[in-house]
Amino acid sequence: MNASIQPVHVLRPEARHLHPARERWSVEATLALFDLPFNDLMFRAQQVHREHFDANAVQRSTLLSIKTGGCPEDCAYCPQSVHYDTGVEADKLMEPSAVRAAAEAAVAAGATRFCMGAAWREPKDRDIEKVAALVREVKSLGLEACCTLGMLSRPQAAALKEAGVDYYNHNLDTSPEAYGRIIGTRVYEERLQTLAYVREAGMNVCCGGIVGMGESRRERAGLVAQLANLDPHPESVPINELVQVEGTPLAGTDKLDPFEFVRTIAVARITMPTAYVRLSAGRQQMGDAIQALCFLAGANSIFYGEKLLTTGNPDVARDEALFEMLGLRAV
Ligand code: SAM
Ligand code: DTB
Ligand code: SF4
Repeated sequence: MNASIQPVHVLRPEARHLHPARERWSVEATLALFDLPFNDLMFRAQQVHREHFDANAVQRSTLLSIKTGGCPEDCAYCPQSVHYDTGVEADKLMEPSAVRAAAEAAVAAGATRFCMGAAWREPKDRDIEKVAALVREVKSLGLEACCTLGMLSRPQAAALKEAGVDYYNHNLDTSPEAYGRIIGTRVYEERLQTLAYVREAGMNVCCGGIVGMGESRRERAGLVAQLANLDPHPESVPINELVQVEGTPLAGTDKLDPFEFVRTIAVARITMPTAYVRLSAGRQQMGDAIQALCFLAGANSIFYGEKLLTTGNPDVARDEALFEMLGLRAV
């Protein structure tokens, strides 16, 4: 094996309070994986995948936007930011009865996890109480509960754990170097701090990012290295392809080569062997063949149901047909 693609010991001194010293992936070693011939990369990813998972089993999560639009943040990819005119209307937080009905439909369709997203920079304490009531509805149906509500304080993370939240999603989104080009209203270290609170509270960490935002391959490697160096690495890693929404600054960005997306999945699989790597936003624009390559590269989770938060996703019948065609089993 090429020596340059082994993980090495390095620790950024400024991050020491967030991550104790451990073996980590350098950006160089991660980039060397991206640079492998495609077939070699796929072979390594399959080897790692099969060491830890049933290669034909795919977990399915359903998403619900419990509080849509009107977000004060300026994330350049996001249709829910108040800074951009995308036609997404700002709504209030959903009521428990409506969330319960959506969760019941997710159970009927065969999802095992229900993820609730809110367009907040950070919830207020009284929002946490209301979300706790929604979480209890979801859990009472036997679903795993996931929330993505923005930045949290330490007590808020503890309160969500107490309410029964199994996974908290909070993405690093891109590499530290590219971050300032995409988001101006918060910094990378704030994301890392919330992730540390989530970990400390005992929730599973769901953390990934978006590719296809005009970043370089080195920056994609930088994102994956950051994720892999969280200690321990996230249990769940959503890899999103940018869904370009008219009105956002990133609409019109050059489209990513689909094989580069597959490579990103494979590198995430190799560097985070026991994580569920989720083939997330972007499936609708991807086609069956690229999705099949993503599963081969080690993706073993998807978002399931007609809608993501505000944009579309393949419908359930289409996904059932894809699973049937590929001999995949939902878990
Ligand atoms: N407001 C919270 C936050 O930002 O953490 C939670 C909701 S936010 C919509 C969750 C994630 O959705 C973002 O971190 C980003 O990775 C993803 N996302 C948002 N818009 C997207 C788009 N147009 N294409 C792909 N992923 C997107
Ligand atoms: C994640 O990484 N992707 C999901 C989920 N976590 C919350 C969100 C994708 C959103 C895509 C754009 C939209 O539908 O608004
Ligand atoms: Fe707000 Fe989250 Fe969208 Fe950023 S990604 S604008 S924080 S909803």
